[in-house]
Amino acid sequence: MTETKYRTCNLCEAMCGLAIEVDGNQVVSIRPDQDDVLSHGHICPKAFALQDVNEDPDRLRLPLRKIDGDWQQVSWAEAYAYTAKRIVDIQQAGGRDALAVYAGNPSVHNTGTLLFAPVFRRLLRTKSNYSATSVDQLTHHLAALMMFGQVNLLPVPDINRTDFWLILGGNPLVSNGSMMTAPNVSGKLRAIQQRGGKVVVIDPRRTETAKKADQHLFITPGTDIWLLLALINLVFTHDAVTLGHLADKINMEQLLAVESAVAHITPAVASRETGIPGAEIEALAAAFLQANTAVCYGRLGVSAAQHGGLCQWAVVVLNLITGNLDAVGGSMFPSAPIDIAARKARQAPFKRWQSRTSGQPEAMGEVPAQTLAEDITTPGTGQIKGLVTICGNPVLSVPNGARLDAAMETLDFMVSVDIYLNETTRHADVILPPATGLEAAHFGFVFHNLAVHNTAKFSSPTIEKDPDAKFDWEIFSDLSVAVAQEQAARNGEDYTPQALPTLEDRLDMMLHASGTDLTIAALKEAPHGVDRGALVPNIGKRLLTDSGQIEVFPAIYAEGLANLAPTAPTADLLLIGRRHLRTNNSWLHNVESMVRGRNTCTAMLHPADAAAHKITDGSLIEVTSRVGSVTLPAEITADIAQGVVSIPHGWGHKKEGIRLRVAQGHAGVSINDLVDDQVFDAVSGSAVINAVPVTVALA
Ligand SMILES: Nc1nc2c(c(=O)[nH]1)N[C@H]1C(S)=C(S)[C@@H](COP(=O)(O)OP(=O)(O)OC[C@H]3O[C@@H](n4cnc5c(=O)[nH]c(N)nc54)[C@H](O)[C@@H]3O)O[C@H]1N2
Ligand SMILES: Nc1nc2c(c(=O)[nH]1)N[C@H]1C(S)=C(S)[C@@H](COP(=O)(O)OP(=O)(O)OC[C@H]3O[C@@H](n4cnc5c(=O)[nH]c(N)nc54)[C@H](O)[C@@H]3O)O[C@H]1N2
Ligand code: SF4
Ligand SMILES: [Mo]
Repeated sequence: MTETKYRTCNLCEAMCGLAIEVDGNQVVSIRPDQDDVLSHGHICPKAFALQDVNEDPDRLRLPLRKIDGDWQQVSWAEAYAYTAKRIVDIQQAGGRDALAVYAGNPSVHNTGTLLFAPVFRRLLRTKSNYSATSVDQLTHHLAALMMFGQVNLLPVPDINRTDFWLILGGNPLVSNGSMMTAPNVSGKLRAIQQRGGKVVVIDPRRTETAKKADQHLFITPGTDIWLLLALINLVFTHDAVTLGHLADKINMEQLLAVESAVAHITPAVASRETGIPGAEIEALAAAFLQANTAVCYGRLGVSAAQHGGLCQWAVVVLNLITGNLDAVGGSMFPSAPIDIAARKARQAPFKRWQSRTSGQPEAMGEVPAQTLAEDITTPGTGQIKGLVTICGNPVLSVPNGARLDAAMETLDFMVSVDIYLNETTRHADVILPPATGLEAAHFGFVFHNLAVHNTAKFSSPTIEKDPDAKFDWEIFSDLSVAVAQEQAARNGEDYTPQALPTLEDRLDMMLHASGTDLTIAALKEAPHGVDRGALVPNIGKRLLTDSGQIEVFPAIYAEGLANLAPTAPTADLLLIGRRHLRTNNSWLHNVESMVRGRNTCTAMLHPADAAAHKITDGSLIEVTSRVGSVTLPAEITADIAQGVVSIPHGWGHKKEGIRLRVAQGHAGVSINDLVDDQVFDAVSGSAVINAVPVTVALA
């Protein structure tokens, strides 16, 4: 007897609803849920990977401990006790900061990790925190903190209603949207065009999204700030500033300061930097201003980027001064069932400390992930001797991953909470693998805060986990108890474990605290989710700045602008990244249906650059940067700007010491063996993953 169960896919930010046919504990099929209140029947090919991951023989299910170089399966009790002992050893010997934590992308997509890893981390009280945030969306949080007073007051493009969508550095037709939960971007893009609106894409590559847009403009990587500042300047010079209902939330002196700070960035100046003709910049400004509603959206290509800090500030300013911030069809603030931006931090979470080696700024309790390797290998006070990785594969995902790969070998102890034995977890002494995906309950409450339509969805487990398996949240609860017990024992104190609330109890408490009537029980009665309506203007009531106003020109951006210098000309090519529809960062390459077909880990090159280096399509080339070299096939295409090379990230699977089947046939190379770990965005400390100077040659 089969039955259909409904759940929300947690693989990416789009939160699509799935209808899953099961026969007992066996998945029979995965289809889109036509009645889902957010996705209305949209899914992407990755949804099917949920079943493959669940059934993957390579997936770890019980704890492993490395004994004399060999992996041995051990009991949960032994794994916890050993881990706790080693963690406490390290912190006793080298101080609390000698133990570092790296949290990767799925820690935000996994409700159990999201809620319970912080319990564990609070116990460790280490300042050596690293995560994917600094290789991703840090600059968005910084703009939110500085301008609105809270790191999670993040505006999203109201693409359901806009008439003009300007996209910089995002490829949502492939990534399915980011810092924007919007299932079916391609349908929404078509709808904009059908209602007479326009979509313009600025990207060094004519991407899948660019091909569907009304206009695409190639840009020199790393130069978007000049375009954004020129657009802002044109709004002022056209005397077109419109503040709408936010007029009384803005300090006019600050606005005038912005005007004078950008006055010299004319279209001609921006054109020299970006390679976009001045007339196109003028026309873009005019179109943005003429549209009834318009929104500028800047994503990864301008977030973890050269001047990424300034770019994310400039995106907000452009939307604000054209009357499109907190306005229908513009850039809006979702009203989520669990509001993660309701409270102001006691002390602004920025620059409270620095990374130990290169002095990069702390942000949101962490320092840039690319400083982890040097913080491990540089001797002295606070040298990192132990590491916890959670849902992350930083060897492949952070700049100069090869350096981190080597640094991990020198650690005294490492524990990974992860479902695979991969490039990162192979360095661990203990791996704690959770039951996850279809086996776990899920509430993507963070992404409701980024969604282009207000909904609430809770998913119960679709199938039962093995009786011996543990969920992420159980692992963090149990590990917390083990570490607290060990800490107490060393201090000669008694320890009585406190019962932690369950996952659902925690969620109910959070819903209650957010002032909604929703409960987990009520959400369980609504398998397709609860529709909570279109986005509404609300920032006026939610601002958490000291002034109670929107800070249009915070000092860090004023300084950043003052220090903004033209890019020095280079003879090198500039390297950028890309994503493919059937990948999920580093970890779905073990799923056959995701890697089937041609090898997509290629270096895209413009025909003119290929000819200049005598490179033919498909030939193996060596790409070299300051930090490393990789060899991979060339893919020659006019879809990439001249002077630019593109390599996807997440590849570079190692031959040694990992347990991944398919990946071995499609190992690829890691772009992060080329990305420079000594380059940071000056304002934020964020990684700069694109515009990396490289040379190419036939291998
Ligand atoms: N050059 C370059 N570098 C980049 C990027 C780029 O575009 N270019 N993108 C950056 C971005 S945006 C991100 S988010 C990062 C991603 O980088 P990371 O977050 O470091 O890595 P992922 O590849 O997402 O790794 C996810 C890990 O989590 C494990 N996992 C999956 N599900 C679960 C689960 O439920 N529980 C547990 N415990 N583990 C699980 C997987 O086995 C895998 O090891 O990479 C960044 N790095
Ligand atoms: N299929 C798939 N979907 C994913 C992921 C995945 O790995 N695979 N990862 C998920 C994650 S963790 C994230 S954060 C999101 C990211 O989602 P997006 O933000 O859409 O990221 P990308 O697809 O990497 O697109 C970045 C774009 O920026 C362009 N770019 C590079 N440098 C520059 C520049 O200097 N200026 C401009 N204007 N553009 C530039 C690149 O060519 C690329 O098209 O995707 C998520 N969705
Ligand atoms: S778009 Fe994202 S959420 Fe939707 S099915 Fe694909 S991976 Fe899952
Ligand atoms: Mo990401």
